[in-house]
Amino acid sequence: MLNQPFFWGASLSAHQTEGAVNIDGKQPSVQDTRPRNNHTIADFSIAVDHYHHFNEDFQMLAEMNANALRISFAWTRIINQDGSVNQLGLDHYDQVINALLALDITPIVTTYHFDLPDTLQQAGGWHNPATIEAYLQYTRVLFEHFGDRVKYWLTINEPNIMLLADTKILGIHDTNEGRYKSYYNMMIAEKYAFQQCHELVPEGKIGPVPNISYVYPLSSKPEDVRAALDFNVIRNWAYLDFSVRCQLNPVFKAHLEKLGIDLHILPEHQALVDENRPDFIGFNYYTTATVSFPQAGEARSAGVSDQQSEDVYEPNFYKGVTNPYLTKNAFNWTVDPLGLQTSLEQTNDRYGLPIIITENGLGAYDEMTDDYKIHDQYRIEYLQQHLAAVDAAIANGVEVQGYLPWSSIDLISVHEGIRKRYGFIYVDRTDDDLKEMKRYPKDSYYWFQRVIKERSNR
Ligand code: BGP
Repeated sequence: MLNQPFFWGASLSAHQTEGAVNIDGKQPSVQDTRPRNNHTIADFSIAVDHYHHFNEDFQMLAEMNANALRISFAWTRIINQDGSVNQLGLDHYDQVINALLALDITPIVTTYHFDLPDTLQQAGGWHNPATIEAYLQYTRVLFEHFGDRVKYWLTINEPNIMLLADTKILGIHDTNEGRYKSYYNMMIAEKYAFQQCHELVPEGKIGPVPNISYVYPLSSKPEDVRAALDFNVIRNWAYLDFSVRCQLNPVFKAHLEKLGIDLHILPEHQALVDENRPDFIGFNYYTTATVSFPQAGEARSAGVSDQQSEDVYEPNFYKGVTNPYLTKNAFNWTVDPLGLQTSLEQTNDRYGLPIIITENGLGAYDEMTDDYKIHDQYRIEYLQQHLAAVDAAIANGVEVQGYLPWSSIDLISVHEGIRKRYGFIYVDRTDDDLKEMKRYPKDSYYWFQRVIKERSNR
């Protein structure tokens, strides 16, 4: 138990909302320097200018009855290229945290959400163990400076998606050896962060934040069932097994051995790994995945969504397929509310820790009417169905401690611009026209405001 009222609120990340990329000493991150194949979508340089609008944005969330907000700090605002601390970055986030606390909104802070400092990336990124040291210097600053006010921390956003996704976007090396060195270094960095948080933050709680999609077999064919178990390990459990069970998953390790990679816990890290565990699991959920077992020489499936690691393939291991029983959203993401219940229950069975749902939401093409309304009934339905799945998981014994949908406010999608919107709050800009970036509550905002009021007596 976290001894905390249920967290009702929403979620965002720094680089997708703040903008202000050259302001107050911010250094470039991999999100600022990454190659862009498609220049018709918005980049992060202005985003939704949350850097200058956070007071107004938080006020709207307070009026939505939110009692928690998941944010991230931008590493590149706080640490200069030479490793020194940027006081202006600390000052900015002091204002952010103090504004949230003044509104009775609990900040839940992700230390790092896809925005590695570019200087570290140039030196090898997570492939290079020096990045562990750099991360620890940064997190020490965070825990020492904000630990009096921030009690809930999340480590590295979705290391599993970082490994599985497009390497150019998230700054992971694209060789298998590079990927799995990055895996190890991120997992070790996270363990140190657990340790630091518990030492430095009075009453501090910290958790990992993977993206969990339970993996289904396409059929009851035993080979397909095996493929699903195996891909569950590769996609989901290899990360939480390290964080929570303090072990390298044996199926994962054996698979890497077949790829010629010897992954093992170094003797100097063994005690660190064994002795440092999280207090809860941050849980990002959008969809499930489905796989079959590919026979020798069998080709990759055609037409599988390229989103959320659905289009995966490793010969003689697993092959991503389209689930014939599920529908897709406007951006080709599979929608599966029941899968949320299953994913929560499977995670609970394995780890038995409290879970805070730190992302869940629907990317859609929202439109504002002439009278400034946004009728996003489809998002309300999506969230209603997913919330019902959370309730069912709780009834089956899962200790869910919060529901923080993605996202509090419209933001720039990781690779699809602002045409793909997630927020409860609409931001009036398009991919190529900044307009005045005024904020408007969507219908889903008023719906969630009622839900929170009814369910939390707020
Ligand atoms: C998660 C990321 C978020 C967010 C979300 C939606 O994996 O943690 O940063 O962007 O996915 O993804 P997208 O922006 O690609 O629609």
